[in-house]
Amino acid sequence: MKAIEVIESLKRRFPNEPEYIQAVSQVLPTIEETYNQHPEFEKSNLIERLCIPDRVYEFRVTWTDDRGQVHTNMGYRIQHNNAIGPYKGGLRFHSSVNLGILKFLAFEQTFKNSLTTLPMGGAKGGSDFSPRGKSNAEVMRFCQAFMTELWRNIGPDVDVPAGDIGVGGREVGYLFGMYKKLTHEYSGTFTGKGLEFGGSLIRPEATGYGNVYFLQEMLATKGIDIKGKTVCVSGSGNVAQYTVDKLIDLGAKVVTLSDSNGYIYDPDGIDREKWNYVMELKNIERGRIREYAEKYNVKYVEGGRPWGEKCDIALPSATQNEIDGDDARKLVANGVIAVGEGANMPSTPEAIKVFQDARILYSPGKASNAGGVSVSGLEMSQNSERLSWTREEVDQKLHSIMKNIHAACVQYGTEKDGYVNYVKGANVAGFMKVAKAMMAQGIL
Ligand code: NDP
Ligand code: 2IT
Repeated sequence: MKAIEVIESLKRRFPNEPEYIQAVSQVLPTIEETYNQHPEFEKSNLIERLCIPDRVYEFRVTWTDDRGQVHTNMGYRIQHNNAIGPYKGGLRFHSSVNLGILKFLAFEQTFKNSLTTLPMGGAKGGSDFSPRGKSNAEVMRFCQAFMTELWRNIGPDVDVPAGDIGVGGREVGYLFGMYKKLTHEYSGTFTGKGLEFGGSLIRPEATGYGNVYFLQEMLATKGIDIKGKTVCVSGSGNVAQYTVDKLIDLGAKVVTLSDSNGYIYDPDGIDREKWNYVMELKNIERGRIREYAEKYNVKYVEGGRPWGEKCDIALPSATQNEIDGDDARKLVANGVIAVGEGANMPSTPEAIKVFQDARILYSPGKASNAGGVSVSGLEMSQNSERLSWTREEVDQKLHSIMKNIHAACVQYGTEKDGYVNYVKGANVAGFMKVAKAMMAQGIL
């Protein structure tokens, strides 16, 4: 395999999917050497079979708003690869959603799920519908309409969706309810469910907690403690919220949060009381982060991103490509020692190069945000055995999975000079398991 040639060919075949091409372009050069040590991979064209999703469902979703006006949105589900387990991955509801973005996410998910060591293949789905500004009743009708199409193609041993941007506990509840009604079956086809109906403790916390656990492992390789460190977090949704929660517990100082309109800078740090306010603001009132600045009288930068603020650690937790080359240079110039991705692909290729050239600790999302899908995997196990585990039990399993992923990155990503290239480590470790499973199962 020549990575460049495969990438060029995919670019020609899928010219309108830049995020998908970006994700593939980040992975292939890092696995090229390992791949080429296995001539049997090349003969069976494993690389194209791994990069191109198994199948894509695309459908129209029709729903009615509170005034009686009918709307259409697009719905998608990408079933990328099921070599090591049922298709698994979240649903994203956001106005920016398109096929190329979901294909990048499904591709990444395949490697991420492999890294978790749990039996889950890779998938992603969603819609260009945005729940922002919609009433509960509108969100419910949309979720029900979405499910009237998707239900045929998912199932507990087929494909298990969950949340992502714009899909949290409320949406999963509506989606699951409609799925149950259509199938006449009570099964663990979704994860991220409410605790009353099969959800797992720690699932809401898992991505944020997992990212901080992974960060602690990275810092430990340099003998650095997280306590007292200043941290810039972006986003203010599920991942950002529980990242901050854990950081407060560990004695770090979080100075920023953001949403798609701007960011806040709180030099005193977000304490427990302010965190409680953010939880209420975002999850109950569904307000904007600007309101935090008004309440606590701190700086708000409309249209800005937090990366120009001085910090020791940056944890991007909003969306793809939210740190560009200039942002990365600002972070490095301000002395950042670690960047841990809570979001999927938040750093552009140029930004990643800046971090790696500066030899700072940098972990790609597929490794450091794998805690969310890991606890989804644990939710599937609990649903299968019709039992629920305690908070401590799930948290302890999450913690040990994150440590194992870190160890795998170190094993496969340590370079000659001792620098750990977490991108390479995560890609090679994730790839080998899927590749071996695909080879063993024949040409499909
Ligand atoms: P939420 O919808 O809960 O929160 C998303 C946050 O990011 C909001 O603050 C949102 O602001 C902001 N955001 C969304 N789109 C943009 C944009 N285009 N530009 C700037 N800000 C934006 O989603 P999650 O917290 O669940 O997801 C955040 C990231 O983490 C995503 O990349 C997701 O793929 C990833 N992730 C999520 C996991 C999970 O379990 N939930 C697991 C692993 C990764 P606004 O309110 O203005 O839209
Ligand atoms: O990107 C992700 O890993 C998620 N949004 C979570 C997927 C899941 O199935 O829990």
